[in-house]
Amino acid sequence: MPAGSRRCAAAAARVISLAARTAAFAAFALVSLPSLAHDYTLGTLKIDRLYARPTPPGARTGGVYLTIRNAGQARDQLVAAKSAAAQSVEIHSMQMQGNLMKMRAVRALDIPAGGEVTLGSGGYHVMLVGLSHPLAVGDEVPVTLTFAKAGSIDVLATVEPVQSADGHKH
Ligand SMILES: [Cu+2]
Repeated sequence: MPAGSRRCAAAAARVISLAARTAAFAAFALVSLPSLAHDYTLGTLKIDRLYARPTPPGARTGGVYLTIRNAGQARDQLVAAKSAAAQSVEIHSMQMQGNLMKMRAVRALDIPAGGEVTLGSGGYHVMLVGLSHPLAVGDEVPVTLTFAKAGSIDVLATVEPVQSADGHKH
């Protein structure tokens, strides 16, 4: 599959127009990150605090981070993700095993009724595997998230600089 930068740009442009429409419905979103961050609403789900991290040249993987709130009465699940910027996208958990941080792919991430789940560095994250190009600060990474109940939504994660040696923490 040819995934050149031209394809990425075209996909991003499509998603930007969707984001502009979605933003109109996200008036109640609480935004604590820089104004570049995007917010999305999908059914009872709100997605915000969405960002990615820059990657060094030659890196094959990159991380996307976000918070998902579920205002509904029923549990939902994040079950899949894909991106034009990577060959595949996985939902990962990170856990300490002894002194080692281990990443594991999870098949479905529960979003409890009335609850919220943060995918942040050091915990759950969306992992881009097989990056088509390095992620640079300011890039917009298009990601399609699929939920068991709410369906799919195209979102954009802005690549933000790392704020400290420990990475971003909420
Ligand atoms: Cu990972």
